[in-house]
Amino acid sequence: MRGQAIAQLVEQSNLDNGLKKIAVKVMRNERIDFEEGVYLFEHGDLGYLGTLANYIREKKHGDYTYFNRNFHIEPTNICVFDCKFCSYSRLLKHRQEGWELSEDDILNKVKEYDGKPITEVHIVGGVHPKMGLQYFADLIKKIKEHRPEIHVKAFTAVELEYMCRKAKVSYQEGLQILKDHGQDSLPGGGAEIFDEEMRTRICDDKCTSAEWLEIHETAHKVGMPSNATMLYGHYESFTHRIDHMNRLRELQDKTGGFNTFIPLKFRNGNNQMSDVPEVSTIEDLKNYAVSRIYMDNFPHIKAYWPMIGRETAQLSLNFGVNDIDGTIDDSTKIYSMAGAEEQSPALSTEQLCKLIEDVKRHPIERDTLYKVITDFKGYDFSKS
Ligand code: V47
Ligand code: SF4
Repeated sequence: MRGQAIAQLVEQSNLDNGLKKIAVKVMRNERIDFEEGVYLFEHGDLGYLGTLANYIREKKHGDYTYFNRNFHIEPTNICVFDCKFCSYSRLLKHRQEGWELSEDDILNKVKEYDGKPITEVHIVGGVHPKMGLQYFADLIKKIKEHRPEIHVKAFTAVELEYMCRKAKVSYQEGLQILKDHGQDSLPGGGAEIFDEEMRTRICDDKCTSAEWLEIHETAHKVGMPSNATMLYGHYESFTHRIDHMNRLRELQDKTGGFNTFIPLKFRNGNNQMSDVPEVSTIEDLKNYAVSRIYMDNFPHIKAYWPMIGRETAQLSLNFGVNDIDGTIDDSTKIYSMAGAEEQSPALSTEQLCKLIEDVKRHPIERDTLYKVITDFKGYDFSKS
């Protein structure tokens, strides 16, 4: 039944041979190559891309749409790096404009969620020279002592590269120390765009693409899964986007340690790239769809709703996306400071489920590793 829509596409006389060939490959479960990925961006219209991406999405996950119950801790926005797209950080020399949470502040934030059915804490922030590897290892240990069952997803590869360099340990040693203190996985941030020329243009002083990939490969080796992001919609070309996805796809073939691919739309508020216009919602949907089609070995594609907005997140569920992150609880500032739709991102579980059911999908609460916690289809919230 699901394949029928694609068979109809292939029959369409106005579809060019390149697009027909790709549709047949998708139907046969064959991987598309680099040139075909670029071709999709250049020639696939929204309807075509949506049909293919939705076919793959439904084959992998049916109508299931995952979310989790999480909150973020951003220990500081003071950062030694100066990414041109970042609206959130403050350079060390302007530290009086930023924030620095103490260990007690952070532990108190964790305690605010006592008794609430949260399963994950996501810890990321600026790269502060005073917050090193041992500081964070001890912090995670204390979080876990207070709440042993919570999943700690922490530190982008950018933060980890700096921490390991300063502590003079290898990535493997550094990651093992964090794991031994209770860290469970890595978020996908800091990947930005891997093409070296583009990376130099938008964030030339932080970890390189090769280092980002090496840190994730090492994390997978020591038993910590991770996510991967891509910052799109600035100076990059379609070829750069496929190059980015291709490097991730190759690493995933090697390790199988990635859970989710998260395309992040560049937002231009209050940063050094404010003159770069933002791409359209159509472009966002096409990008999700091509990601779903190209990243055949990534189990999940996530639309991060605080960044993209609730309505586009709903639409994206027909363009390959099967995950819309979590309840967040108004605990991140990264996107609101860059001008994203969601100025105070928080959704109750009921609101999240309604968003999903309103577009005829099936809400599933998951843990960080996609184990099903609660099937919320038709759930009666008045009784809870
Ligand atoms: O690496 C910063 C991005 C990322 C802007 O793993 C911006 O589950 C757009 O990685 N416009 C950090 N994007 C956030 C992140 C993340 C978020 C949610 C879930 C997960 C996960 C990871 O935010 C940075 C950068 O790519 N970012 N500034 C901006 N102006
Ligand atoms: Fe620092 Fe991250 Fe902002 Fe770059 S994106 S300036 S590394 S906080």
